Amino acid sequence: MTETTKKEYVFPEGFLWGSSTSGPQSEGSVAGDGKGMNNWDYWYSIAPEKFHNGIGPEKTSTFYTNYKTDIDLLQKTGHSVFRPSIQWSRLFPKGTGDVNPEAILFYRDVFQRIIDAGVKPIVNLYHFDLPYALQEKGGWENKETVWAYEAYARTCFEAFGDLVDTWITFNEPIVPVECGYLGELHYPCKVDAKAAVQVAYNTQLASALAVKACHELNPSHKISIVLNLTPAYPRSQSKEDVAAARIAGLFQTKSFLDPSVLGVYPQELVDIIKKHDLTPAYSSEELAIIKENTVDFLGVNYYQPLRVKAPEKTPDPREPFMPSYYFEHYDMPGKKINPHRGWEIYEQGLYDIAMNIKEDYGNIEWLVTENGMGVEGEEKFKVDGIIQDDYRIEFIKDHLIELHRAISDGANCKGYMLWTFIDCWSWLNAYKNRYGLVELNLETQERIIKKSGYWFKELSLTNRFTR
Ligand code: BGP
Repeated sequence: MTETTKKEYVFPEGFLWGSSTSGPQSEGSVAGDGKGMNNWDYWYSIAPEKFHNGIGPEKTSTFYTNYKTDIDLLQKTGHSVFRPSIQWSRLFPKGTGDVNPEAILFYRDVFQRIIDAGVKPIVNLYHFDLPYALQEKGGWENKETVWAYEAYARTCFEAFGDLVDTWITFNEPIVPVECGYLGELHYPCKVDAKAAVQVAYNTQLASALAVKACHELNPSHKISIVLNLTPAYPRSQSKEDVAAARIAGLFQTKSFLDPSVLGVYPQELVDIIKKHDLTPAYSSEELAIIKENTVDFLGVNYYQPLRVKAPEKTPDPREPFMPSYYFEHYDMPGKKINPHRGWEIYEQGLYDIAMNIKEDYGNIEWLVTENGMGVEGEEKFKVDGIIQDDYRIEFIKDHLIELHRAISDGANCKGYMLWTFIDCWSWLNAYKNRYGLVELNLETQERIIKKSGYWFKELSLTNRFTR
């Protein structure tokens, strides 16, 4: 294609460009910082072999020590928005009780510097990280955790509300449910559907309580939840496959999306849960809190679609319930994939999510809060010391084309945030796959902007790109 036939994609004025990260994956801890142990620190202390190459979360990308440099780099890579998360276990080392004064000083300085750099902070309260003292008492299965979270959220709104006016209650709350209570990829590695449903419900209640507290304390502030809205596509248009996809959507997407945005759970999901005797402990007061405290906008993480098919075998009702009772993953032949992460790349999923939000969720305002490509062995793409990550630029462009199409078709999307700004530690893959606009040298802690970082700055400054 020649220069003249290239198409220009222009985004709405004021569109936000930036990235997301999380405290547990970026901060690291140093002696004397007063941080308490969270579920990840604990799990690593008892079972380091469960972590990729035995590498745990103690150093991550040293944001705690290098945040001043990193915030300069936000500016240098064109950020107009940035989503970090507060670590609950840093603020309250035991989950409840005394606040760690070092944490208040640290986060206040971080937020102030982000603002001084001309970047809008959107602050997340929970990114898979529960103080271990609460995990020990049953974690999210226990209602005490819900109330402890509410107190923690209130403390954040009070301590940082003069600097931060946009908040996130939870990042991808379905993930700890699936990985920690229906699988063994997150602590406490319990496979128990009844516990999983209770954890999901308690998390939703906690999210609504944080929305309530935020609005009570600072009525002009906005608060949201970040959901990984993997659209469920059926293998075929057969009745069975279509039903499998519908039920997968209930579990994967609507379980948090409906109560967060509409204030109620989908009846079909409630019926399935009841049929399998999995109804969680709840009260009508709690349901009223969920109903009355829906989010102001939505954060959407999108990496991959969910391909499903009807189960191959009729499930044995004597076996403990698993969602695979209703649907199974479908490995679609010929799909495009990111071989480093093993995730399918399907850009149109972003358009489909946008249309779903528009049509079924009142076209609520939303942001892409994560999208990105983790690549292994990026050093081999270095030319003159800079990683030439054209594949990342193409990945972002491909997704932005679909997002642009969605916005042209009326989607209420206000920004795009990448995962992530600087290479960081991953829950399941440590430092294997790198996602950053900025390269992190693990030995020297040197930070070097990749080609994509310079490109992203241009994208943000001009609010457009060509292809
Ligand atoms: C999202 C999480 C992030 C991040 C990202 C990349 O689901 O919110 O915390 O880890 O996925 O995934 P991974 O690190 O597994 O490659």
